[in-house]
Amino acid sequence: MSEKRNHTEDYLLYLKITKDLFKFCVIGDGGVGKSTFINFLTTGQLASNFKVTRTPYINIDGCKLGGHTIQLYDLAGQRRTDAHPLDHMQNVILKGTDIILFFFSLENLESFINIKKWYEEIKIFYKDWENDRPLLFLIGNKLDLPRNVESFNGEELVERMNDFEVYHEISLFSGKNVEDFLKILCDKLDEQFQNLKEIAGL
Ligand SMILES: Nc1nc2c(ncn2[C@@H]2O[C@H](COP(=O)(O)OP(=O)(O)O)[C@@H](O)[C@H]2O)c(=O)[nH]1
Ligand SMILES: [Mg+2]
Repeated sequence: MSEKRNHTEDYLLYLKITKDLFKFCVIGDGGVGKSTFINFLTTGQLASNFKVTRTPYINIDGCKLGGHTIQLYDLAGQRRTDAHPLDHMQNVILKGTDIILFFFSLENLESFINIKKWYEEIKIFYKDWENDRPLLFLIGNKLDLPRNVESFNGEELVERMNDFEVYHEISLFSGKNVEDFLKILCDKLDEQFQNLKEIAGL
């Protein structure tokens, strides 16, 4: 977080510290498992019936993770021009966001290729990207299905972009690697919470 904070940023910082509150945003193409992940965080249930339920524009939910309170912003994946929440309320969605989870499906090459587009689009929003931006995680989901994206593809992308904390492959159907991923996420939250307290001079 940058040195100079305006009134809104000060207030957000105050809220975050007093409520131990984090804001997550889950981004990626449609059908890759974003809402399934959020449903898992809120109910503990993995993907069971494969019926497609389109996220209508935006859903905001909440959960507890490792003692922290999380606000979850789930965005529609479909990207028709000027019909996506990022077209209309980028500020509401991205301001104060602590963690962006970029989701793609390991079965769907296009969803992986599109990660770069989502990333570029998000990056433009931030004025001081190097010093003041959310933590970025890249998640390849649907590890249970035949893959069309190899592990090294994900690792290479993360290395090339240089901004991601972690690349992790999971299955929200079998549950594979999900607990490991949540552990990494919780450790990051603990670390971030300490950082925030230092920034606020506590
Ligand atoms: N096989 C498999 N299916 C999954 C997995 N995660 C989610 N799904 C299914 O993929 C479909 C799309 O998931 P959804 O969470 O709605 O995608 P979103 O559009 O990114 O929010 C649903 O039918 C889910 O049940 C997974 O890890 N493996
Ligand atoms: Mg969805």
